[in-house]
Amino acid sequence: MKRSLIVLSLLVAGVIGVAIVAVAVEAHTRTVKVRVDKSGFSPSSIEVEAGHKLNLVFNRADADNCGGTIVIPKYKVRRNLPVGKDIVVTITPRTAGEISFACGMGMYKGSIVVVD
Ligand SMILES: [Cu+2]
Repeated sequence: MKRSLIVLSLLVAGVIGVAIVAVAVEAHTRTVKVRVDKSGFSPSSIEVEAGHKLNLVFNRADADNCGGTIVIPKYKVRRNLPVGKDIVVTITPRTAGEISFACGMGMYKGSIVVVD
């Protein structure tokens, strides 16, 4: 009886521990949806804290725009954006500053503002 109680408490403690770690990781992750249409990227400016993971979810609304490719030169990211599909680009900026991104031809521009 006593042993099963100990096993049970260890199990509960383990589950709570995993939950706490999951919440902590989640707190340091920011997910932002970025729409790409003929007016460019919206939002076109995204703020993130240095050291935090940033998931950028690009979605190209229609083919009536030149945003067929997303380019983030600093991270050597170059991805195609099929119409209506979520394309996730994950980066973890380490230092404060501005990171620019653009469409393939550099007509649409946006920036990631990294703060301390
Ligand atoms: Cu373009």
